[in-house]
Amino acid sequence: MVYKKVLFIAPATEFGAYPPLGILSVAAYLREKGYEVGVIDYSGLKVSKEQIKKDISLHNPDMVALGVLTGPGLTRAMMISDIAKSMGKNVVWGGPHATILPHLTLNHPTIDAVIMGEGEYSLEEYLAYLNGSKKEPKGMGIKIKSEIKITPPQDKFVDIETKPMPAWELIKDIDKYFPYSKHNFVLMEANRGCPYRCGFCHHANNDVKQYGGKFRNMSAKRLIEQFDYVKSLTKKHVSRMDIGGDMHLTNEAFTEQFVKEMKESGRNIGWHTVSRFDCMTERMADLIAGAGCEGIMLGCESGSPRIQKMLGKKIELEKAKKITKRLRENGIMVTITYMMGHPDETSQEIQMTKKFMKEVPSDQNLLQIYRPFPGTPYFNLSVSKSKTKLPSSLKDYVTFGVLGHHANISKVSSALLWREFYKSNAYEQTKYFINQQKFFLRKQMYHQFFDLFKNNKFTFKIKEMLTVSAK
Ligand code: B12
Ligand code: SF4
Repeated sequence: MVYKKVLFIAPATEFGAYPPLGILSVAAYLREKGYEVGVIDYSGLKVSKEQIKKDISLHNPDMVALGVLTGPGLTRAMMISDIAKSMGKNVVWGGPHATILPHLTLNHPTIDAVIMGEGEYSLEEYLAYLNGSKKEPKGMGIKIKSEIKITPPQDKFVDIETKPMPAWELIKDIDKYFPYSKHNFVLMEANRGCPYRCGFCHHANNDVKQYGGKFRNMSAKRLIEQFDYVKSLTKKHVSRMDIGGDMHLTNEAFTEQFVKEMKESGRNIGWHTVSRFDCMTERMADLIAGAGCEGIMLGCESGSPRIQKMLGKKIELEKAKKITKRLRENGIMVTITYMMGHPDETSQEIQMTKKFMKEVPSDQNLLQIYRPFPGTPYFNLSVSKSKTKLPSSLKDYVTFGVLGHHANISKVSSALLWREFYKSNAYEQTKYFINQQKFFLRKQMYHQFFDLFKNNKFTFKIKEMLTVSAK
C-alpha cells in the first residue's frame, strides 16, 4: 500500500473555535513534499460519530493525523481514532499530549504512531518509512507488532521564517474564527518553543525541549505576510493579530527589529503579545507602543521571592510596577498571570501575591488555582507527594487542567486556597471587565463592547462578586 493522502483533524472541543496552527503548518509542509492533504477543524462544533465517518469517507485518506492537547479534547480524539481505525486508516497523533506521554498514548489500541514535538520532518519521515524507506523515522513513537518504540529526537528543526505558508485555505469555514462584524483578531503562529523552564509549564519538560527544538521567533515581515494571507481568505473584517505562542518579546534587540518592521510596513495593524517582567525594559514598553501593540500578557505567578526563585522568574516588584505603569501610560492593556497553590505555598505567601497584585497597576490580574499538567516538575512533585493519582489511560487525562481537577500541593488547606482564590478573583474579574470595556470604547470596537452585555457576561460577573462577598 502507498501512503499518499493524509487527513489532518483537530478534535478540539465544542467550546470556542481556534485555528489549529500546528496542523496547518504540518499540512502545508507535507503538501509541498507532494502529499495530498486535507484539514478538518472540529473546534467550536458539536460533532457526531456519523459526521466523523462521513467526513473521513469523503476525504478517503490513507492516514488520519490528529493534533491533541491534554484535557477535554481527548474524548473526541479517541472517538475519531477508533472510527478511523475501524475504517482501516493509519492513525497518528501529534501535539503536546502525545509529546509528553508517548507510551500512554500508544497504549490506546487504535493509535498506530505518535509524533513527538515538531511535526513537519518527523511525519514526512514516518510516511516515507510506511512507503518502504529503510531509514528509521526520528522524533516519534511507533507501535511495531504491539511493541512500542520511541525514536531519538530530530537533529534538524524547521526554519519558521522560510517554511511554507500555513495551509489556512484548507479550513472549510474560516469565518468561524472571526465572530465579530468588525475588528476581529487572527491567532497566528509567531514563534516556537520557549527558552525558559517554569516549574508548572509544558516547556519545562526535557522531551518538549529536545523534540521541539530551540526557541525561534518569526520576523514581523513574515508575520504580516501570514496575516495578509488569512485576510485574503475571509470577507470578515480582520484588523488585529494575536501573537500566539507562549513567549514572544525575549529581549530589546529582537523587539527593536520587530517594531522597526512593523512600522516600515505602514499598515497600522494592532497586535497583542507576550513577555516576562525580567525580559521587559521601559524602553521596550515605549517601542512596542509606537508600533501598534495594544495588549501584553506577562507571567508573574507569585509575589513570593521564594516561589519566583523556584520558578526561575525573579521579578522585582519595583521594576514590575514601573514597567506596568509605563505600558499603561502608553495605552497598552496589561494582563499579568498569577497562580495560587504553588508547591509548599504558605498562607503568608498567598498574602504576598495578593499584595503584589494590588501594588502592580495592571488592567487584569489573571489568577488561577494551580492544576497539575503531566510532564512538568510541579506535576511530578504532586505525584511524589501522593496528592495526584497517576492516570493510567488516556481517558483519565480528560478531566485534567481545564475541568478543575487539582491536587493541593501547597501548605494551606484546600478550603482556604479556594476561598482566597474566589475572593480575589471576583474583584479582579470585575476590574478587568471595566478596563476591557474602556479599551473597546477607546478602540471603537463597539461590537465587542455590546457583546459582553448581550451574552450577559456583566450580570454574571456582578452575581459572582455578590455571591462571594456574601460568604
Ligand atoms: C493557542 C493556544 C491555545 C488555544 C488554541 C489551541 C490550539 N488550537 O491548538 C486555546 C485558547 C484554545 C488553548 C487552550 C488550552 N491550552 Co493552549 N496553547 C496555545 C499555545 C499558546 C499556542 C499553540 C499553537 O498554536 N502553537 C503553534 C503551533 C505551530 O505549534 P503546535 O501546536 O505545538 O504544533 C507543532 C507540534 O506540536 C506538532 N503538532 C501539533 N499538532 C500536530 C498534529 C499532527 C498530526 C502532527 C504530526 C504534529 C502536530 O507539529 C506542530 C508544528 O511543528 C500553546 C503554547 C505553544 N507555544 O504551543 C498553548 C498550549 C498548547 N496550551 C496548553 C494548555 C494547558 C491549554 C489549556 C488546557 C489551558 C486551560 N487551562 O484551559 C486549554 C486546553 C483547551 C482544550 N480544548 O483542550 C499547553 C498544553 C499542555 C498539554 N499537555 O496539552 C500549552 C503547550 C501551553 C503551555 N506552555 O503549557 N490553547
Ligand atoms: S516563560 Fe512562559 S512559556 Fe516559558 S517556561 Fe515560563 S511559563 Fe512556560
